[in-house]
Amino acid sequence: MFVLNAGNARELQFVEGDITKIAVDAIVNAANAQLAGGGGVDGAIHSAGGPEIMVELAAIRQRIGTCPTGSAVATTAGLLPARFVFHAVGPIYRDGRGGEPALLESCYRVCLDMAAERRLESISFPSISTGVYGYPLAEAAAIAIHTVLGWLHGHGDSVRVVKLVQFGAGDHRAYCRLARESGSAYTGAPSS
Ligand code: AR6
Repeated sequence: MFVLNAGNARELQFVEGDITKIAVDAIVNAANAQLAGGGGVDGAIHSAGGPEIMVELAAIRQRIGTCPTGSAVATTAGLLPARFVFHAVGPIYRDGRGGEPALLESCYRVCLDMAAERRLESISFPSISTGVYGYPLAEAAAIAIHTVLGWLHGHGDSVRVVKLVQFGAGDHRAYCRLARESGSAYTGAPSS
């Protein structure tokens, strides 16, 4: 694990592993606008969390239809080691000129706001949009790190620990490399 100290006893952690096994208050899912489940981290969350999460999503779908890209909806977490799952809809990457960066940034901000509204202390994110949705990893990682650090510095909220979770050593190395660079602008030397 690699940790950036974001000031005021807040931490941005970089963790390699399966997000469904890491205990936090809220786990963010990389969902689709239909909130219909799928493969990747979405499939892993539904299979580890059990059917209750999909039952709640069906009720939300009835109410709102689809979830706009860049936004998120909350359910409880079923059997997962968390209180909530925030189902965020990342952008499908085309060429980066169709508003993808702003939409990806919005996913992180909206979920952090949702955590703060619920007075949560910890939240974990997968690398949204970088699987099936094709977002180049380094670009997406830079947006994730910049957005979370900026949000932590701008908010005096309950959120103390943000975990960016990478599935695989290559992705983890890429995130940590960028964290060392972008983190210095906010925090000076990383704590490990
Ligand atoms: N824990 C942490 N990260 C994971 C896990 C896991 N268990 N499994 C995969 N990843 P993706 P997207 C990583 O494709 O690109 C779904 O079908 C994975 O290595 O899950 O936003 C949805 O229903 C990658 O780095 O999400 C949507 O239709 C990252 O999670 C669509 O895919 C995101 O990959 C969303 O595509």
